This record gives sequence, structure tokens and C-alpha cells, in this order.
Amino acid sequence: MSLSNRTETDKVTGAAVCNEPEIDWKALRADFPILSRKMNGHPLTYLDNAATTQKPQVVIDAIKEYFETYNANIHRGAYKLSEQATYAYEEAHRKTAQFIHAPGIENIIFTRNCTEAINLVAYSYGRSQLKTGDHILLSQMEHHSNLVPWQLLAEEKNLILDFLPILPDGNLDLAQLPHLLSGRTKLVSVTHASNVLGSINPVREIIRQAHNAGAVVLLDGAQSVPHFPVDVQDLDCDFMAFSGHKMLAPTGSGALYGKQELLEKMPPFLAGGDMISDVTFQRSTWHNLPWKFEAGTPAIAEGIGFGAAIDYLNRIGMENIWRHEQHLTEYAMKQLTEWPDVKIYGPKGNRTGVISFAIDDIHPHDIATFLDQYGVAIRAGHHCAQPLMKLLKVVATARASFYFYNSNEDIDRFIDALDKTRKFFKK
Ligand code: 7TS
Repeated sequence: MSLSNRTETDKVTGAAVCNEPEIDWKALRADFPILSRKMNGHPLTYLDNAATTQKPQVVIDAIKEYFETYNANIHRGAYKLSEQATYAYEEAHRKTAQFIHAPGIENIIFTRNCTEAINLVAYSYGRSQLKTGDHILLSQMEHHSNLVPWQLLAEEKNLILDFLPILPDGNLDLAQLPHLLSGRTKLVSVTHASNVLGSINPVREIIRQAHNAGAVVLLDGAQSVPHFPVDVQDLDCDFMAFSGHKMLAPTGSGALYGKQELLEKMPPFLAGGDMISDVTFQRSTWHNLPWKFEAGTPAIAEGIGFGAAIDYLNRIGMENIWRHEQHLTEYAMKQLTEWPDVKIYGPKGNRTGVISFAIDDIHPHDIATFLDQYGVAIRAGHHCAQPLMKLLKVVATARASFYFYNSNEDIDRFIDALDKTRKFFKK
């Protein structure tokens, strides 16, 4: 970790004044072993952070340490090794709760990813609480993970899906919200930040209006929680789903936050070991939260790695991470917007470091393939948002997405390779 505290003295009193830690963003890249890799003879420029992020050494070490020194199943009681594993796994829940300002561990269910967290709500809350004719309100910019589970539920229970439209500038059309919410709207599930457009949605206002209409609100935090401070109690969302692997943690890690009173009344999602309190041949009762929703042996190493990732993010500070990512985004935008043949999707301001773009007459897959020759990894495709692609009247976009370990030099290499791509295809 490459953080240094700069201490100055007050000019009048001479007392030490501790400033915000000054972060050496460049030095911090050394914490990520993969970033020193060469790709096709060039420095690796990893700009697909919306898909998954790279892992710092401390996360890799936390997993290694678990397997090397205290690997055991959790909640299996009497021996020390299991106690150590249980403590570390539960501690990771506690860290996750603190990270998003949830009241406690009972609000945090570990899942494999964001998709599983949303499915948990659709299956458990949706199946038990929604009735024929009820409406679910989504938005037009949802990832398939926040669309398909609701389609399945709607089919099974005869529900109606409504969609908050997007405006041409890539923001949600909030003016339509009062017309779409009615007494029949029982659940609203929207993304906090778009994985295609980069838009940050006005979720506080959506939650306020949805609650007034009597609906519960799930936020898809896959593209928000890793990038800026999120306080679930302040937002007053009822559920928040997010991925650990998009915030430095291992793949196979994700989480669902839920308000306790809702989680208490929801039936289990998966059933089996560890989620029960008492079992007879005919009936069972359920374990306390959050374990009621974590059936079977969980992803223990991944959960412990998730805890280590959160410790790392906290040491840098989410405010600092957000500020740095804003800087990177502005730096990239400034250069991209100078080219008339480059079209950028999504809003100009109030956005994250996810930049979807197209270049006249060049297929997005060709852009990504060409950039790869220069070691620049971006994604091209529909980004699991096919309905949104249809609205944008494209089949795919190219997309660069940043995280705090990216540098101005990464963006320079991206822009330079993109310029070569433009020139090559225009020949
Ligand atoms: N919701 C949003 C907004 C996402 O961006 C993603 C993943 C998911 C849900 C699903 O997360 P998972 O952890 O279950 O995979 N988005 C992307 C992407 O944009 N490119 O690859 C994965």
C-alpha cells in the first residue's frame, strides 16, 4: 500500500495539522501484480473494470493464507481451525456491512455474484410477496441480471413489468416516474449506475416516490458500490445487490443487503445444510440471519478475500477513489470528444468511468481486437443489455471502464491505440 501522510504545522499555533492522506496513485499500482504484465509486447492497459477488477497482492495473500494455514469448513464448532475460518468469514460480512453502512451482519448475505443476489430477491421476496396483477418497475438501462429474473417471476406469477424510459442524453426520464408508479407497483428494481452509459441514477428520488406508492426498492449496485461511497441506510433502499469481484475481491464473491424486517419475512432461497435451526422428517425451522440465506458450504476463501478487498479500499478511502476516477474519466473524455468520428453514449456529466463509444464505420469488435494488439483491454459487445442496445440502435458498443489503479498513461496508451485504429480502418 502506498499511502503517505503529509504532516504540516499550523502557521499560528505551530500544532501539527494532519491533512488528508496524499495518495501516490502510481506507486499503488505495484500492489497489483498483474499490472506489470506485458501483453502483445506492450504494457498491459486493463480497461475492462466494469466486467471485473484486478486483485491486489493483499487479497491474493488472504486467500493463500486461508488455504495454507486455517482451511476448514465454517460453523462446525469444536476445533480451532474451524473457529478461525468461521471468525474470518463472519468478519468479512461485518466489514461488508460497515462498507455500505448497513446496521449489521444480519443484513448481509454473501452470494456468488450480483446476479445471484438479485435472483435471491426475485425468488424469495418475489415469490412470497407478489400476487397476480402486481407490477414491477424496472428501467430501460438494466443489465440482463436485473431483467431476466423478473421476467421469469412475471411469467410464473402473472405480473406486469413496467420500464422507466431513458432520455436521449442517457439519463432516466424521472418525469415519467409518477405516471408509472401506482398502487399496483409492489417492487422497483433499478441500477444505481449503468454498466453501458455510465449514468448515475437519481435513486434517492426514485426510492422516495416508490416508497410513497408502497413499493419496495432494490438497487443494483454492481457499478456503484465499487466506485463511490454508498450508504444504504441514508438512501433508504430495501435491498442492494453488488459484486465483490468488481471491487478487487475474488470471482465467486458478491453480496445482498436487505432490511432486516424484509429478510425476516422472506422464505429461504436455497435449502440444505447450515441454513436450518431444527430439522425433523417433516419440517424445519431456519437459522438466524444472514445464515438462513447461505445454504451449504459457502465460498469461504472468496468471502475472506472479499473482506481483505474491503480493508484495502478503506485504506485508500472511497471518497479518494471516486475523485481519482472522476479525474481519469474527464481526462479520457476530453481527448475522445475531440474526434468527430467518435460517438460517446451516455450523459456528459454526473457519470462514472464507464465510457461506451462507437467509431464511424468500424465494428466495435474490430476496435477491441485492434486495441488488444497494443495491450489495451476493452470490452466490445452488448454488455448484457440487449434491450438498451436496441434503443441505442446498435448491436454493440466498444467500452472502456476505469478503476482507481488506472493512470493517465493508461489513458494515453488507449487514446494512442484508438487513433491508430481510426487511421488503419480509414485507409
Ligand atoms: N448489474 C450490473 C449493472 C452489472 O454491470 C453487472 C455485470 C451485473 C449486474 C452482474 O454482475 P455479476 O457479478 O453477477 O456478473 N456487468 C458486466 C459488464 O458490464 N461486463 O461484464 C459484466
